[in-house]
Amino acid sequence: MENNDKQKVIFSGIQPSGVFTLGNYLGAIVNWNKLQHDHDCFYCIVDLHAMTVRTEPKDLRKRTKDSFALLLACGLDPDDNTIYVQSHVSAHAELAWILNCYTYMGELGRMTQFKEKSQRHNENINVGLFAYPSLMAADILLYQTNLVPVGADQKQHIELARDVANRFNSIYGDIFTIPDGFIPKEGARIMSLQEPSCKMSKSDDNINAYISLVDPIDVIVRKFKRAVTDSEGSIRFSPDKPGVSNLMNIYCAATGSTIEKMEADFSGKGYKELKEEVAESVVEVIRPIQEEFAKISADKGYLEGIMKKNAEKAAYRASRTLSKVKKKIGLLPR
Ligand code: AQP
Repeated sequence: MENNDKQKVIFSGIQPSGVFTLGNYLGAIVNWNKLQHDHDCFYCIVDLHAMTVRTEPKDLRKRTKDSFALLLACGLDPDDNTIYVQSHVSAHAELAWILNCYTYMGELGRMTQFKEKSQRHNENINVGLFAYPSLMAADILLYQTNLVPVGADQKQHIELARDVANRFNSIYGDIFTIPDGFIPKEGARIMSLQEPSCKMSKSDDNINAYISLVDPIDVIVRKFKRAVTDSEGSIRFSPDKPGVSNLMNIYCAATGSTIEKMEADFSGKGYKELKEEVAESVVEVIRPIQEEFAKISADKGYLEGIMKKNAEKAAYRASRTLSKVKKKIGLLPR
């Protein structure tokens, strides 16, 4: 890693589901871990984003705490990074409002996630769901972020953040750093185990479609056993074999193997063995996370202390950008 990478700012967020999926882990958190000691990292539990879908207040509180504990259990170091809860830093909501005024309806209407989520939640297509990418742009731009490690599904939102930042900079000068997405090669898109043409998602109605980091080990093994494959019987990576290819992708992301090596190692084996070995590779990754999660969750004082300290670090950094923005656009100082 080059020396100047130490100066690079990383921002990434995750929803407070309390039950991160294997997709969240392999698509995002694995990369957060890799980047954490050589960069200036901001990792955020995006509870304001979560409000675009109706949630019980009690549940949201519990899930936010569990998500925070899970991030630590996944190996993120709260002394070397800034790991915090979005609503603890009010600058996110303030900058989001300002950016809303520099973002066009047409741009937001084109977002695939908005289209998909408004179909899934057609009883509650709220303005927050529509403006979600402006809040995400604010999250990123507040910290003068260079790189945003995300799964492939977030590429369009990063593009929008770049467009809005460029638009703002072209009017007011160099206010925002223009961020780049950082999308992993393996694990970028983990698909549903039941419908491998769709991404693995925690809100899937079919719980067999996704692996949660807090699923009991026997449940994980069972979910892989039930994973959809095909009738061909050969273990090779191909677009016309989405189920098998997804399992291969998961195995490679979990073990660090490559598709070529895997095809050679698994030649002559059947789907039963494939599923067993993929399950085993995933269990090996998840088991220590679960053990750590249990320990960390039991220590409430420790968790709350870290949460507060990190929110203060984030608020300080965010306030620097927000003040600059407010001044430039003509808002009076207090
Ligand atoms: N299936 C996936 N494969 C690879 N990466 C994924 N990510 C999510 N699902 C996959 C990445 O995880 C990070 C945090 O995502 P999020 O908290 O914003 O959740 P999401 O993308 O909305 O995930 P879900 O599970 O699909 O949520 P719902 O069900 O609410 O729509 C991001 O970097 C994302 O790329």
